[in-house]
Amino acid sequence: HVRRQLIAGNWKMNGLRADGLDLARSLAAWLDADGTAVRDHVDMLVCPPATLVAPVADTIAGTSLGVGGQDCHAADKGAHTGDVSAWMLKDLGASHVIVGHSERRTDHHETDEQVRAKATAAMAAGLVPIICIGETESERDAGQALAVVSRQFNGSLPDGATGTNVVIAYEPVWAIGTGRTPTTEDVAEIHQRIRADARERMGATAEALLILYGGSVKPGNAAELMAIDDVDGALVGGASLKAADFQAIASAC
Ligand code: G2H
Repeated sequence: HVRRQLIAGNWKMNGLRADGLDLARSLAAWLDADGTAVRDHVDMLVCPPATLVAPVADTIAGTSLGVGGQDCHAADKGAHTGDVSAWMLKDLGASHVIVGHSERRTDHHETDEQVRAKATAAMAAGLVPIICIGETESERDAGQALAVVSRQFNGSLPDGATGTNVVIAYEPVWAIGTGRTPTTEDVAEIHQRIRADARERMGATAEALLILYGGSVKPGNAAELMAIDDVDGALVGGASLKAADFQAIASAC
């Protein structure tokens, strides 16, 4: 691989304290013992629900495992009941925050403009936003996948984004949690397009940009997906909830 890889676990709304801390503890222990060969070329990150960011951060402090948030508000602070700011996540020890996940774009009607504001806030707080983009099934069937992904990339990317201060995750909506994955050709085509768009926006730093694939990544398909040029790691949902599966995915890089 030309770039250091990133395997990020998106726990979504899963995990009570005991199980979440067990999972984080075993991943961190593995990464710093049996997983050292993986650690040499892969960063591993878990994104627990907001309730567990603090205890997970405390549990993994001093290990090679990282912790991130799943969303942040665009404002630093203020009257936004129930929301969490990028600064709050940073304060707990987070290094990254997922923004614009398709579940937020659907459940909370987040637009590219809002995602871009969140990513901007994350960068200002010193977090690396993992900006999610991806087409729906009907958009793909209509032959619009490349155009949609390109539009979301350009609409969601903050000014000042470079290849090292943001991460992109391509997640075809129809492959999320469904067990379906696109063909390697489909993934390669989209990731190449994102890299080309990134060159337009970021210049030479686009070569360093991590473009993750997400959507039903599991031990059985990880090696094939991670071998694709311009795939620089994975954003993993369901399979990140089991230490053995998540480790197997990282080992496939
Ligand atoms: C896509 C992915 C993680 P899963 O949402 O963001 O979830 O691996 O369960 O498809």
